[in-house]
This record gives sequence, structure tokens and C-alpha cells, in this order.
Amino acid sequence: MGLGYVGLPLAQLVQRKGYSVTGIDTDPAKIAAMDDLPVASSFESVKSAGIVIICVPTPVYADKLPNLEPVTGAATSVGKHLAKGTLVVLESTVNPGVTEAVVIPVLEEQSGLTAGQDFTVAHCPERINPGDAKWHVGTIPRVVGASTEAGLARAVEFYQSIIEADIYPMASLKEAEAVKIVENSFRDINIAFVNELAISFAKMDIDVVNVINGAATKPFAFMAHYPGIGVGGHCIPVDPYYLINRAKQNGFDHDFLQLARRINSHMPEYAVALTTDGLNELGLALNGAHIALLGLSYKPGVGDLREAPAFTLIDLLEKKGARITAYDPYIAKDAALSEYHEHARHHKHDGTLVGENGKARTGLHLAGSLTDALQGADVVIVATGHSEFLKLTPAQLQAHGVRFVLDGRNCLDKAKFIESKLLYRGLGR
Ligand code: SAJ
Repeated sequence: MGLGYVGLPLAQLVQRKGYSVTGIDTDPAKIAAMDDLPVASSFESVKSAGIVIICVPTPVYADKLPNLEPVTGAATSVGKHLAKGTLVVLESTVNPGVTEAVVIPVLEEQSGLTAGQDFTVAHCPERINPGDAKWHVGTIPRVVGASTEAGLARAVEFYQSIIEADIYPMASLKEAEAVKIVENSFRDINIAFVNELAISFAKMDIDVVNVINGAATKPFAFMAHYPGIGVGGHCIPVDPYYLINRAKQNGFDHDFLQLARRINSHMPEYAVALTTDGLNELGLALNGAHIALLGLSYKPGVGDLREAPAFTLIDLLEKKGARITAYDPYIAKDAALSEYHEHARHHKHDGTLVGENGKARTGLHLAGSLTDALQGADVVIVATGHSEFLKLTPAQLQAHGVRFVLDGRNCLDKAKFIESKLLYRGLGR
């Protein structure tokens, strides 16, 4: 249930492994698009299913509290059709305790059945790395927790039958829920660490990327992460809030996790400060500057705008009166524009797109090619390290009259840009 970036590859894998599968999704477009998989928008097939797997999103609200509506909605629909003897697996990322405190009661209430006796529930947190060819759902190790020993054994056996990797049984549902939050919070705090280093090292003229790569020569006890203009995606900037909120409900305040979130959320502002300083060095102002923003997607090689820091950056730059033309080869113009307006609605108090200089914002211009984006730009900001941008040369930019480059993902050839007439700034290098 849920045919998104988690559920669809999983359904296709399960089918390939010889199971009979019905993919369920409430989005008619997803149902219509499917041709190699039996799909349905109704939950009828739950009745005859031995195993039901729920893979729905778990976003956070604007106030960063976990939004469990998709999970409770799915559990309600599954519960209505649940038959005795079924194993229900939740793959969605939830804070520790949700499967027991939210999902099981809904399943019992809707089905009139008793968990542990009539059906069992397991949690196997999804581990998907979009854009990664090597690590995909058929090869990534998993952890599983369940409400009963029998349920655990059944869930482990199922995942072992479809995945060519180890499946690790956890002692409880809560432990399995906590594993996922911990692995993603680990990533968020490590990115915050190098983001803070980038700001510090920029003041000491130390190249933070060289230093991280130097530290990474240590073959143990170090894991390289790299600074950037922000942390986006459906997992890393979101999951820590699950733990922060759950712990708060139980009387503990995760100062460190919250600090890491503050550092990472601050990076678009830091990028604006670097842009302002760079333009000042050229005797130019941010107000009225024409900026080519290269990349909108939250990570290279994929077209995904969820929590993408580029939109915070656009918002901050527009407030200062800059005119922005964005280009992302992986993002369709209409998707970019609707995300732009959605972001403005979320973050604009007055709801209108007016800059601090009082002028109505020119709104986001979207270029259809790199050349179009560079045309007439004073500034280039690289917000996503898409492969198309890595080959950019100083001459190419100068040909369009670009004067300043902010390499927001430290992905350009710094040496080439330093020796050119262009003003180049990286993040911490
Ligand atoms: N980022 C940095 N510096 C880094 C790494 C990432 O700034 O050193 C930024 C990226 O630009 C992006 C965000 O953080 O905006 C998230 O990057 P990500 O590589 O973690 O991408 P995700 O969100 O696709 O993370 C997925 C996650 N998979 C699951 O949650 C199941 C994550 O657990 C994986 O660790 C990650 O892939 C991965 O390893 O690539």
C-alpha cells in the first residue's frame, strides 16, 4: 500500500521473486501509470493477502511536528479489510512507539481483530537511496521488529526471501523504529558538523574540503560528509524531528539534534551572506542583481524538490531584491513553479510575493537550458551538484557576462576558477 519511491520498487521486487502482488494507491495517476503490476485503488485485496506492507509518506507539519495522517489513513483502510492470519508490515519512518501506540490500535479498532492473536504487526524501516544504482531495495540490509516472536520470524523470513542481504531482527518494534531515526539523525548531525566547519574555516582561509578529504585518509573512525547550501529530501531534514518530538513527550530535550537542525537550516542564509559579500567586492549590490541559480533538486542526479534548500535560498535572495533565473535539468518548469508558490505560501506572512524593497517580486524565471539561465546573469549560484554543472568553465561563464560564482556544493573546479578573472567562492573553500 503506497506506490511511491519506496512502495513501487518493493512491489516490483516482490513480484519478481514470485509472489502474487497487488499494488494499492489512492492516487489515480499512479494507478493509471502502472502496466507491469496488478494495481488497485480499493483495499479489497487486503482480505486475501497473507502480507500487507504499508509504504506511505511521513512528512512533518510546518511546525515540524510529525504528520501521521497518511499512516493512520492507510492503517484505517487496511484495518477495514483485514483478515485473520495476516502479517501487516509498516515501512514508513515513524518515531519510536508509533507502531504500537497508533497503528496497532487503528488496525484492531477497524477490524475487530486482536493483534498478536488474530494478526501480527512488524516494522521494517525503508532504506532507499534515490539515484543509487548499487544500493537498491533488493540489496540493502534491513532491520525488522515485531509485536510477537512469531510475527518477527515471519517478517524476517519474508524479507530474507526477497532481499540479497542480511535481515537483522530487533528485540522490539520500538528498536526498529529507533534504528531508522538514528541512522538519519547521524547523517544530519555529521552534515551540520562540516557545515559549521565550512563557516569557521572560511574565516581562516582553510579549505574545508581538503581537510575533510585529509581526515578521510584515516581508515577507521571517520566518515566524510561535505558542506552545502542546505539539507533537503524527505528523510534527513525530517526524521530528527520525529526523535526530538518523541523525546520531548517523554521529558528529554535533544539540544544537540536541534542545534544540528538549526545549523543546517541556516545554510541558505549563509549562502546569501556570501553572495552579498561577493557582489560587494565587485561594487555591486544584491538588490537588482541578476542571479542564475543552477539546481533546484535536493540532491544531484535526481529530480526531487522535497525540502529542497534552493527554495529557501530563492526566497531570501528575492527579499533582497535579486532577480533569479533557475535551471534544473531534472525538474519540469511547472513542478518548479508550483513548489515556488507552495514555498512562498508556507513562508510568506503576507502571502504576496513582495520584496523588502517594496517592489512586487518579479517571480521565479525558469530557463530551459544552461545557456538560457546564464544569459545576462551577474552571478551564478550552484545549488545542486548535477553532473551537467560540474563541467562549467570560467570562460563559459565570462562569455555570458557572469562576474561572481558561488559554488554552493563545492562541485566546480576551484583551481580553474581561482586563476580566472571571475570572483569564486565555495562553501568553506
Ligand atoms: N548532504 C550534504 N552533505 C553531505 C551529504 C548530504 O549537504 O555530506 C545534503 C544533500 O545535498 C541533500 C541532503 O543532505 O540535500 C540529503 O542527502 P542524502 O544523500 O542523505 O540523500 P537522501 O535524503 O536521499 O538520503 C537517503 C537516505 N535514505 C533513507 O533515508 C532510507 C539516507 O538514509 C541515506 O544515508 C542517503 O540516502 C545516502 O546514503 O545517500
